[in-house]
Amino acid sequence: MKRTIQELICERILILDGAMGTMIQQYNLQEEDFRGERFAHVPGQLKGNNDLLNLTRPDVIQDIHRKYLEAGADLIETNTFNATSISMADYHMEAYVREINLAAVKIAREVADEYTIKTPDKPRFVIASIGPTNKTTSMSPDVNNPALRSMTYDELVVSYIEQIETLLTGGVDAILIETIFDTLNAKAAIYAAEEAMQRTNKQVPLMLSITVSDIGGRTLSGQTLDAFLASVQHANIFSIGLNCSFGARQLKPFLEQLALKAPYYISAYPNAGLPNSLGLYDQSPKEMAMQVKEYLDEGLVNIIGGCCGTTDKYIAEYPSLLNTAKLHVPATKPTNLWLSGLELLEVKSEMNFVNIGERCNVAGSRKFLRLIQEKKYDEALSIARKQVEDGALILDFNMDDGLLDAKEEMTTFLNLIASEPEIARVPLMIDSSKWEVLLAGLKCVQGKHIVNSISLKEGEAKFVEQARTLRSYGAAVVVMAFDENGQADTFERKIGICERAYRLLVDKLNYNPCDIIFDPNVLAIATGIEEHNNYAVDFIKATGWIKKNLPGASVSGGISNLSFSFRGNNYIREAMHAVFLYHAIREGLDMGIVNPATSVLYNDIPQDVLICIEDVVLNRRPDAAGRLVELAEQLKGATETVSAEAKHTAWRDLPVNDRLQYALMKGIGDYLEQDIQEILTQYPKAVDIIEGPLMEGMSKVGVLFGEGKMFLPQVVKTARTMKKAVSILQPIIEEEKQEGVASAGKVLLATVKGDVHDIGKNIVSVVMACNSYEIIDLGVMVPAETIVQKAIEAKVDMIGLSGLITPSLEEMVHVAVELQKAGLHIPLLIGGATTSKLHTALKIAPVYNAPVVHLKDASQNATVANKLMNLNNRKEFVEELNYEYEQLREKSNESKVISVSLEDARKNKLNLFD
Ligand code: THG
Repeated sequence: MKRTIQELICERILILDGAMGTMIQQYNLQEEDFRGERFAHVPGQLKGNNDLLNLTRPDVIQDIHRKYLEAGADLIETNTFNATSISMADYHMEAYVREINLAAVKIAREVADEYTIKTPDKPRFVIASIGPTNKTTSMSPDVNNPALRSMTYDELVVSYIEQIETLLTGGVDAILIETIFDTLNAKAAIYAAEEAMQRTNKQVPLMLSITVSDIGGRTLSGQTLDAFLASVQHANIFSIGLNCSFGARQLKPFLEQLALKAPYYISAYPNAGLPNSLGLYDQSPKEMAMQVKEYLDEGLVNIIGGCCGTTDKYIAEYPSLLNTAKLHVPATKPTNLWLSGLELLEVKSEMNFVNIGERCNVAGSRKFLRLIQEKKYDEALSIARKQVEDGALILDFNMDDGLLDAKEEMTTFLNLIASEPEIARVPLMIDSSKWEVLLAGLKCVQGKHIVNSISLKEGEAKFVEQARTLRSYGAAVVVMAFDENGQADTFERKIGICERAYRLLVDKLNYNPCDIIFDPNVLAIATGIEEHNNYAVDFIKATGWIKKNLPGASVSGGISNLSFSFRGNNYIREAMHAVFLYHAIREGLDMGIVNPATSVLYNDIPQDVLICIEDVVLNRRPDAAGRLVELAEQLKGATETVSAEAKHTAWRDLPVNDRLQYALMKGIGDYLEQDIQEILTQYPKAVDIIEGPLMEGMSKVGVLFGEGKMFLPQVVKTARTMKKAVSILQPIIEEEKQEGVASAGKVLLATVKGDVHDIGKNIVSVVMACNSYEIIDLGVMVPAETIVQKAIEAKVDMIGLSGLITPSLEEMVHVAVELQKAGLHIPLLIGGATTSKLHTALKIAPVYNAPVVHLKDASQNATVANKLMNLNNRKEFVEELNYEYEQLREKSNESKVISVSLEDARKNKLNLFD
């Protein structure tokens, strides 16, 4: 019995063939070869229609397959890269698509089987080549009309089904969707592949291969590789990888990035180096093999082949490389919700809250409704853009209005957004009560988005059917707590419906629970109707219950619904939302549809108002609503005399120190220039402003975040403002630096590999430069090898490592190990959120025989550096440090603390700068 690809890939690396096009070129075929007698009548040129050769020169195609098999390929690809009706339309050959595909499989199948019979222990497989087509569904062909598309998702699906169904019928062993440059095209191909497998009742492995378009490592349609992974997460994928784009060397970092996160087998088939000025590939087979050997020896891949410029000579180099090869072990499956626009949004519990912008909703904003009615799309887009600027991590879109064609408006608007990278960066929430609008929306977007919403309103059968369909489009889904009896308004009804929905999705459909977002209905309180008084409490309690009992699922809600009865009093409304969120997030609320521009923080609410609101939200006394209404009236009276604008800018009258801190805490960048000019007169040196008031402001933010009184998006805004303040001060600091002052020492700074955060590192850089240190800044995502190499080259006195995310801790240990291996004794400074003294003492210091110092924030760096540079002080400092670390280690042994989680790090301290 012939062994399967699935079996073999566990045992060895499989060799895929090389380029078809490059090989065809070598046969020097002419127009007559392509056309044959049969297609003499077809107008236009047929030379270049390589897939047509399956019909007109099958001997050539067979010969090419044979050469690759002879070279050692386990997998050969059918000559069908362009054999879809869409691509074939260029040659007026749509009518021959089935015939071409069928012929292609037959040719490949025959030779592959011939070789399998010859060497049964090395079975050969036929892989269906599915190209991206010559059109894109994510971009407009007309710069003047960004909403236009040259083909629709549905047209593409139909075309792909025709091709893939034929290839499956012909007997391919796997499907390879390759050279993916547009994720929406790829999603259509995946959808078609699943449909075709159903129709033909043939299940084969699904392989994907992306091509990156620039050295930033994004697809042509702008997605990062991580975002791509989220987009295709719903599919049953066998392998994923990269092809084309670059040579093996240039492709390697992107392949590493992909392999780190992708829970699938990894494939790679690079070009034969970079093209020369004539567009030809002149890397030799030996040179390419040397570079590919690194992939194999480092355990980066499971499948290896070649793309543009490669021939059988290149593939023939591979078999002998396999002796030293290590099999790639796929990454573990994610255990949290993955969403994506152009970038990945991983909803982690440590983020504590994800805010979804509510403003692009025709039912929730009069202004947005008017703009859509008047087709003022540019202005409507500005509303979306502003929400992202205000920190929204997801955007909700709703076009449901009696007088609008919601389906058409949703399509137009989502197509427009696709050409706005600032907006398209984030995942979207497609919000409609109409099923056809939800589907139309999904057909426009390349990322992994949220559909809002479905429910049990019309019974189980419909619910299950809809959920199944949404999954096949790769969406996460909001499930509203509704059933056949209507909206759930009590705790029991809310949890009853959510549990029932969960069981249907998870048990019956085998849904990924992470893709379920429950909405237990935020309903208006303080309406004067007694039955409404416990609505908020019931929502909050239901949230806690769902988080405990329905593992993996998230909870969300439309927060502004809560305060409908206070329409017109925005302050009270925002304060109510802040209070509600504070309590709901403590129970585990993961996300909420909110106005991201809100500026009321839980902590800012005056005590008397807070008590009043908390009485209402937590339903603490029967007269709570009445009392809040009264208070609202008073507040309104008091504020009515002051114009809204004046109220908004009242903080401008504070002393400059407080103004700067206020701006920082609220993330307002607009007045930074003028305030910094003013405060400069009060401090002798510009750097003191960073070390003084700015740092102080950031520490306050850290404390509030730790207490759950600020959310991550607000913190991100804060950090952005800090960055701006530092960039204003930097040139002044440069000027102040005295010429001719001797260097205090040389410091290498880097954000470690896997991490892109650099605000903290940049601040450290500024502060240290002011203290006369020479800074070598290696930037972000710096691999350990580079750090070691540069440290030796530049003979630095100190190395500073920075990182924000949890995996960076591991990477810092890795850097320390590499420094040790290189025999270095250069002191190491550790900083950034998630780093901690405890982790440094337990994990980093023990592996490196040199001082390893954890720094709480950037203000400490210069002091510590001075101690390390002065040899007398250094000895004492290091002794103290070692003693402290020793104590920490002993203590942690006692309490059996083995690893430090982010939660611990957050409680101990929070360094927000990174
Ligand atoms: N759950 C889910 N989806 C939802 C909701 C929900 N989508 C819609 C809604 N509820 C959440 N979005 C909003 C948006 C705006 C307002 C409330 C909820 C709002 N708007 C002001 C008003 O009506 O007073 C409009 C003021 C203006 O015109 O600017 O309050 O619960 N899954």
